[in-house]
Amino acid sequence: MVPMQSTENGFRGPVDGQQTPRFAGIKTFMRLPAGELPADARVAILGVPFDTASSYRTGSRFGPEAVRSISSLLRPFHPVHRVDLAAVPAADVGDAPVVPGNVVETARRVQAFLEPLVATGAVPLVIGGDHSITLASLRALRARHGRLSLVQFDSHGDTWDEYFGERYTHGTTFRRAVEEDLIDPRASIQVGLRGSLYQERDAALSTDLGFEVLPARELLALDVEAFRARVAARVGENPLFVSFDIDFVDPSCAPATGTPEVGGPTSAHALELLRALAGLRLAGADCVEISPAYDGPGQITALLGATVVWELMALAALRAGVPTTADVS
Ligand SMILES: [Mn+2]
Repeated sequence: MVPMQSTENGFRGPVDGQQTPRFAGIKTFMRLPAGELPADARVAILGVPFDTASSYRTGSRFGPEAVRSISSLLRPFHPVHRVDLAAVPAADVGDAPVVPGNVVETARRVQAFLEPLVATGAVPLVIGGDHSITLASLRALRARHGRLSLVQFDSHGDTWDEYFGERYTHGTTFRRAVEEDLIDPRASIQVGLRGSLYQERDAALSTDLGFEVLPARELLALDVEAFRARVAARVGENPLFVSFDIDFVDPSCAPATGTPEVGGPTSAHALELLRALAGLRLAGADCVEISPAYDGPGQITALLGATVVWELMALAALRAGVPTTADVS
């Protein structure tokens, strides 16, 4: 039996890594309790193991498993934000139901799984899965929060109209989200776009829909403070969804993904950009497109994905008003 860590509000937090070594025990995200959300939950972690909307390599159906496995390495205290994630009422509620090969029905089932979680007021943090799964999160959150702002970290805009004649793929998600009025493109930004295109007009697919686009070349020339200001000006106080496609990060740091693109930011840079979102009104987030079969020794992509989710959890905690040690010192 692995002891959970008891906190002042009675929430049984993550397994204490100083009592039970981090390599021991059953793997949930960051060793959080599994199953039901606590009544006052701030965060719900879930997986969506679905990858058959991928246009190149499949395999991200194993993303949640790989991220959970290596996330046991994460300690709960965030030293930059100075927030103790062990004190954040949260659970790993497992994986949403999926239908392999059926994008539309999977989205319907994932949305139905998310709705009661969202109704508790908890911020869902979703581990993918390919990028098609984000549509289900946006639909579930739209019903509670209204039209959302999107900050999308991605080497691709995912705003094609169709792929192989199909309207629901991992490359069409954000065009569908605009069409369904789930997100406000004029209060949204896509960050990190780069790489070869099918044709020149593809470069304008997102901006024609109203998105602000910060391509990788411009991002890499911008300091983090300027990035923070640009995103904050775009998003304001709108409810925010952060969608982090792991292919945003250069494949030298994140090789295990479906459609890698060279010329991206490092993992260190990516973490700083996420930290710059502190204070925004985070309603939900995901980290997608981790395809573990392509990972190298040390599972560096899964480790980055787990750390991204940990950063997102810290943002959710800050926004929920969880006290930081900076507040009391
Ligand atoms: Mn994507």
